[in-house]
Amino acid sequence: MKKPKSGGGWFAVAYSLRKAREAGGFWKFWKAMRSKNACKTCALGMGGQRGGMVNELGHFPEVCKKSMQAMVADMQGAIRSEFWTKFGPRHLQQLSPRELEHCGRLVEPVLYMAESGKYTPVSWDDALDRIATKLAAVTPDETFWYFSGRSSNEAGFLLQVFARLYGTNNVNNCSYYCHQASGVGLTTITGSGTATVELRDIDRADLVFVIGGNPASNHPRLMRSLMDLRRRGGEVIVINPLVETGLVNFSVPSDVRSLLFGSKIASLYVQPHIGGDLALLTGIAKRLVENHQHDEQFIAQHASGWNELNAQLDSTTWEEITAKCGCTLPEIDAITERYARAKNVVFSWTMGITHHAHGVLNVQAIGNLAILRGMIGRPGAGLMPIRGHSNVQGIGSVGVTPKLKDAIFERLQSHFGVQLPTTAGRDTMACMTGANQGELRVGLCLGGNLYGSNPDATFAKQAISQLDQLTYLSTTLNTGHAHGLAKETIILPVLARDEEPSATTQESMFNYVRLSDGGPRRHEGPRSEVEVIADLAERVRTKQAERNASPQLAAIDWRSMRDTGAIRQAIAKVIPGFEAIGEIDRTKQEFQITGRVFHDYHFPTPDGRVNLHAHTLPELAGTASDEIRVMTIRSEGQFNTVVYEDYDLYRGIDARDVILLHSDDCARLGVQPEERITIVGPAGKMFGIRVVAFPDIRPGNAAMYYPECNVLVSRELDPSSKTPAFKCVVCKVEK
Ligand SMILES: Nc1nc2c(c(=O)[nH]1)N[C@H]1C(S)=C(S)[C@@H](COP(=O)(O)OP(=O)(O)OC[C@H]3O[C@@H](n4cnc5c(=O)[nH]c(N)nc54)[C@H](O)[C@@H]3O)O[C@H]1N2
Ligand SMILES: Nc1nc2c(c(=O)[nH]1)N[C@H]1C(S)=C(S)[C@@H](COP(=O)(O)OP(=O)(O)OC[C@H]3O[C@@H](n4cnc5c(=O)[nH]c(N)nc54)[C@H](O)[C@@H]3O)O[C@H]1N2
Ligand SMILES: [Mo]
Repeated sequence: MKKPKSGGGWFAVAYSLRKAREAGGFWKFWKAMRSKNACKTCALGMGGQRGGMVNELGHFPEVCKKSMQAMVADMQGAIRSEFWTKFGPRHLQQLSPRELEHCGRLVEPVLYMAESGKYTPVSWDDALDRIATKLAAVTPDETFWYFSGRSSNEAGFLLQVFARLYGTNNVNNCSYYCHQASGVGLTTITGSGTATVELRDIDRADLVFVIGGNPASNHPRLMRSLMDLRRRGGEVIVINPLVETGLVNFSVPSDVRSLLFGSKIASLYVQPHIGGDLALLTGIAKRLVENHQHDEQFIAQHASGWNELNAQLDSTTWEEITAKCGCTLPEIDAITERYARAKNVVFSWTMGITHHAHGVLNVQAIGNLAILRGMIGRPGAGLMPIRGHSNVQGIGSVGVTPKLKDAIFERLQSHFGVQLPTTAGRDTMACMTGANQGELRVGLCLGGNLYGSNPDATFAKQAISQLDQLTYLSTTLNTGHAHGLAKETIILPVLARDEEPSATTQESMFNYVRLSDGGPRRHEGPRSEVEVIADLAERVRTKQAERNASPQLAAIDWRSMRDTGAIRQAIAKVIPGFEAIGEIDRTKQEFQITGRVFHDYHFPTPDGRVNLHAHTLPELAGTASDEIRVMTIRSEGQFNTVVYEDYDLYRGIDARDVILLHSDDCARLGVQPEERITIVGPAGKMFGIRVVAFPDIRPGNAAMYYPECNVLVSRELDPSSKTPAFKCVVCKVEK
């Protein structure tokens, strides 16, 4: 497969037309894409009350391939009852993620029992009663509640409140495998866990850093902002071990000049080793200070930790820095020069930064750089984690975390007049470990693919199989439904957000809350997420009452909570910064959450100052002569564990069972391009993997596709954010 010269462009346009055909015609598809609902894919966010394909500044059309893929997937036909008699989990296990997704929409509850070995359709009443019976029979801390980031604020809020009143804090979301290191890191820097900027700030910046991410594929809407920045003479510095086509050149489909001629994106592209960012960022900071290009006044007035950082930079040698990042001093100088020259700088990053055993330190090192030049606390500059799922940030905001923020805890207690549990809740991996050890017995997943997203797939399968019962609220089939089977597994089909009978809200990565109108259902059968949650809570309450157990659930009239408007009233009272959501049904006014974007020098840290952090540099992993560092990444044609296409367009790769290796490493490891080899990772092996000679990756480093390669990845976590090191899997090869 030949690699295109730029990302986006005619490929994207041709693709839209093909997708429209699959969806049953252009107008039908257009109407769906233009409906007043927040986009279903990434958290950059578009759609909502201004209509689909519009961003928060009103720009139209903003659209990307994956939002179309997600839409077409939801517009599929239904999986009929006969399917379940013909195909059991054993058949489903033979299917690829792509084939599973294309089986169609889930429209009836199904129940799997280990003894029968198959899924059988059951009534809603039956399914919900089984779950409620089980929940009432175990102690609350024997259960866990996993949330993906696609569901609405209303569903997220309602389910976490249900779990707490039921009696457990084992509540967590996919962010533990995603941006948790950003949230934890940012909180140590500014006192707030989210982006310090809004979309408008990028339009005022004259330099944007894109560190450890591939927004050309994963957040294509950001590419217009980067193109505009280059057009007004600004710069984009990319830090990434792999040269991504679309970060070099991108054709923004909605811009004629860009579509015809392409737009240059990176003005400087630097390739550190995988895991070398901390050393590189430290090097830039050291150079900046050596050159006296830091902002002494800002640091003195608004930052803490300068003396410790200064001493640490001083004692860290250039030999150590260059060896551990793999970049040369001239490269570090080139970045420093550009940074020192720029007036307004936005630092953006994604999984190349967070998916490491030192993910939080990486984020802090980005914070250091920003603070050294006073790039936090004013318009046009700041920190911007580019989030994953369309509502992953909202899910976190409304309390889907093991430990609630103090303010939310207190307001929940006083608003509902309840007593919340105070036991320590488990993060996602702690739930998996607990399941494996038999400490957890029942789980409920609001969307997502808990099995597929986990490192060490063999362990994940084993751990889930120990559970007495696991329930998935899903829209389509994924590998979790095939491999992530508890003794009793229930799938409940739910509506996508543009099929909801009443409005829902979502929060973008810019802390902007959008209102989705919902829309007509596409199939009979699936239910609204909030309806399912409210119904289940009411059943558990009744069963608990029969046994005179925990009165907490009785504090809420769960039937009234089927109405998302009623849930919003509670969110307005309980979640700080969300007051405006109480009026949104009347005003339709979407809003910026208060207290998060920093356009002045007031920070919610105890001393009101931003914090610098001094780090010693961890060893570079995987440096032995027979080792290779492997990053596990997404292709253009997938959304997380859901694979839409087996080829990777922009990297020019035609299959997924491959390892992308530099020719230097082919020679060093004694393998030939196109040869099939075994990859030996810390958690397992993959056989028959084809070697693809890939000149665009920094030698010493390789890439493979997630989720398939999760059999290789170890369960090692970043100690402070509990995020796995998905991007640094030290592997060996066997013939
Ligand atoms: N099309 C599409 N869009 C998506 C998704 C999807 O699956 N498909 N998923 C969504 C979600 S949940 C998320 S979290 C985001 C993910 O968005 P990204 O983080 O962009 O996705 P990854 O494929 O994980 O990519 C990691 C990038 O980091 C680089 N990288 C790997 N290791 C390192 C390192 O050590 N240092 C540096 N500097 N770079 C490194 C890789 O070369 C690659 O370019 O995208 C969201 N949007
Ligand atoms: N090796 C490796 N592992 C990784 C990563 C990596 O880069 N490398 N990335 C990690 C990251 S960043 C993330 S975010 C996780 C992904 O973790 P998850 O969020 O758990 O997984 P997804 O694949 O996004 O979940 C997709 C499923 O969600 C369901 N779904 C879709 N829309 C809806 C909806 O509206 N409501 C409900 N209830 N369900 C819906 C569908 O059934 C679909 O199959 O994986 C992580 N795992
Ligand atoms: Mo993610």
